[in-house]
Amino acid sequence: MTPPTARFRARVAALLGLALAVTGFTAITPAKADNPIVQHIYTADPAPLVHNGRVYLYTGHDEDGSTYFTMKEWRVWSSADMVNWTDHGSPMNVGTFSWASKDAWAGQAVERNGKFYWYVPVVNRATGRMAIGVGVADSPTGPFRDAIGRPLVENGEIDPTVMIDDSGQAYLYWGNPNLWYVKLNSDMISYSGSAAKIPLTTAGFGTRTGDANRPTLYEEGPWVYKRNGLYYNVFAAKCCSEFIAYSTATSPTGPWTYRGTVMPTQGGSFTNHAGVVDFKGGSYFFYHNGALPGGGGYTRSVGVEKFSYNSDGSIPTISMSSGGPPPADTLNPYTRQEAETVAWSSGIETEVSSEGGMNVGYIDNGDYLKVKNVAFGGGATSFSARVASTVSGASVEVRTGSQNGTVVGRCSVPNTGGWQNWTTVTCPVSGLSGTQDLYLRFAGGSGYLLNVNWWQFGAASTAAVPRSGLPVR
Ligand code: FUB
Repeated sequence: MTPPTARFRARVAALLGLALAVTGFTAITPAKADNPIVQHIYTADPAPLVHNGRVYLYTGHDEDGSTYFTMKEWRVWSSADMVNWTDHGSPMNVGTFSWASKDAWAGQAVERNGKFYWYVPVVNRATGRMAIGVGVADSPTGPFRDAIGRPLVENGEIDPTVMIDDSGQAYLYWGNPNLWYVKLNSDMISYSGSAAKIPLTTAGFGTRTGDANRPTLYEEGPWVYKRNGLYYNVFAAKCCSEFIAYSTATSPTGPWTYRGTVMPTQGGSFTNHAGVVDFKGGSYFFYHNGALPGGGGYTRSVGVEKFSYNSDGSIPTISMSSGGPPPADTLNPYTRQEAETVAWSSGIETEVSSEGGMNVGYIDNGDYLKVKNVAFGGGATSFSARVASTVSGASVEVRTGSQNGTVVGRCSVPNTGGWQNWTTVTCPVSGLSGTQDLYLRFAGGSGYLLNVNWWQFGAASTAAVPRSGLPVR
């Protein structure tokens, strides 16, 4: 087992106060924080997609200690409640595109006719220029393969976004320093006509001062969508540091009207990148910043805020927070839950599991994960976890209130003879009822203690030991 390179971020809770001070956030107790939504790796360029009752979040991955946009892979996360996020690993990377050499930058995935298309900018090895590739998969979590074996479009510009209009016509927009669009065919992997430039007028995209080459605020990262008959283009404005602004139009090709700021310059990263969705009756704004320990312009992290459109359809000004949105739903502890579904974690990493999906690993004494808004109802009587370990003396503590809160159950974990040799342990729990946050804290000696693949509670009326099922897909 190779120790992960991310260990310097392993003490997120201890360092979070410092990070919050650096980024100008209001300091709050780390245990209450839910932004950034991923704590065990750096993430950037969020692109949410709502599908079958979950939000799938497609991001880039800033390498630890990066001093440039050194990005080799994309990652997928999902949530049914906007507070607990499941790590689906990396189903697409630069190597997916045989013609690409580097720079897994900002993309977007959309669904059409049961297939998932992920449009991304990467460097074309043959030309040395940025090109837009398209991955395709049968599931929102992949695996993705190169849909056409070559760039879909290439003009050296970046940051694709796709909008499928009510008519069925799909549009691909992208660009920095220009803003382009092309009409995609219904196969989503070819297009009709040629790429057209959207006129960057100050009426359409605001006025930038001090840069004769860029008279408007438009910089990069367009996010185009339609809501109540109005087309929105939310984009990274000005440079550097960027803020998030938006324009609207009554047609997908404009003319666009500049509507102002969505998110001011905040958060310790000189870029920002927007993604907007409606989910379970709320509207959500995704962005990135430098809020994690070690974070900055090249080591970014994705956050999310809930917001409400004004009655005229305008977007209010949204600020980054360390608290994140309220839960959009509860989590059912009586069905199998992936261990890598967390609201907040400290010290843990994730890896591909031999049983499918991902597992939580690289766990040291005192590491913990928090799962938010868990609906225990009348009360849990047992806790089961799928675990693996190569040491003796490890345990999973079930706690409430905080990671240091009341221990309501403790499962001992045996040496299973391998980090991917799985067994299920079960122990009694008491005092877990109603809806509350759950903390799983890991204890034992020194060094790595155990891996956890999934967990499940039992109630008096349910079987204590769950059947093994499929991971969340
Ligand atoms: O992540 C690399 C680049 O930084 C993206 O393509 C831009 O949108 C900016 O976020």
